[in-house]
Amino acid sequence: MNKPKFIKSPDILRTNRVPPGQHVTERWPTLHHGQTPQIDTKSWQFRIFGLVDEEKTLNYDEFIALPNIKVLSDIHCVTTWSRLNNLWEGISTSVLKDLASIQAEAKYVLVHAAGGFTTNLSLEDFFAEDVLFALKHDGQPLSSEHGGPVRLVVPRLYFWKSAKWVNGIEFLDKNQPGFWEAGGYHMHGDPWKEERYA
Ligand SMILES: Nc1nc2c(c(=O)[nH]1)N[C@H]1C(S)=C(S)[C@@H](COP(=O)(O)O)O[C@H]1N2
Ligand SMILES: [Mo]
Repeated sequence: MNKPKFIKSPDILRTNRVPPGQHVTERWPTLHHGQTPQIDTKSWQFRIFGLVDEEKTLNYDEFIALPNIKVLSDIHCVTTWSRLNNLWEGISTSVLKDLASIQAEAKYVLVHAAGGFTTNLSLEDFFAEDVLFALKHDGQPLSSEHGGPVRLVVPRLYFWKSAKWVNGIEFLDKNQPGFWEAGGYHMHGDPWKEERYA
């Protein structure tokens, strides 16, 4: 396999890397709604649907065989902790453009995860070059608590947009609130603008 392309999230190049109202922690807390699902990679499926010419489903082996990238990024959780220098390895969201023909009306995605969890992103935020479906963190396979086998990582937005146990992407013409967004979190979630709650 080719050497994974290495991408630095632009936010790690800032002189001040800690957004307003945040404090740095060394540990990595675990946060999510409900129980940690135990996901069997043998039955895991990834579905690309919504505003695409043809819906597509990949199994785990097909998914992990896609070209890998590495991304170095900071985590900013809306509950005010930040964790700097996280090395992620996985599959760039941009590969979806080759896997499915996305219709011109599509302007947003709804990210789907186990247990019915969802989160919404604009196409621009979803396809930013530092956004990936992570399989590893700091060289280790992602634990189930942190979203393994596959989680989305959206480095430039608050961490609730980084859906754990992801299993599908739905392309939409409207910005539809996801789980936390419907509960009062901001539709966008830029930590540098403190877009915490709506
Ligand atoms: N599937 C799923 N993903 C989720 C959540 C969730 O409730 N369900 N919570 C989000 C929130 S609010 C945060 S802060 C991060 C926490 O990720 P971590 O436990 O790996 O630190 O996961 C995000 N992804
Ligand atoms: Mo969160």
